[in-house]
Amino acid sequence: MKFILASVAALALSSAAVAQDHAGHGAPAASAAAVTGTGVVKKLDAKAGTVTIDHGPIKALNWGAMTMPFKVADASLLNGLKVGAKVTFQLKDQKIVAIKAM
Ligand SMILES: [Cu+2]
Repeated sequence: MKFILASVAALALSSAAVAQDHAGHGAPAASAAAVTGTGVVKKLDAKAGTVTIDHGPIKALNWGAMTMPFKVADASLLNGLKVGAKVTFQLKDQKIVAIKAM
């Protein structure tokens, strides 16, 4: 009985974490590992330190494809990026830590 209860609790926890990952977008992911994504640059905002990307699915985060703004870890990461560029990027704690044109 104890075992069953623990399993149910673990299941509930893990599905809640997944739902929060995608719906939250601003909430830091629990995992600190960097994940890779690809997409197309839609908007650059050097002042805010954000880049809006029409990104493909990111399986590691359970995200489907969508357009959303990302914070960059350092504003200099935006240097040389252009709207319309296809890019590959690394996300860590939902911030872009590396990005380059493909
Ligand atoms: Cu998204």
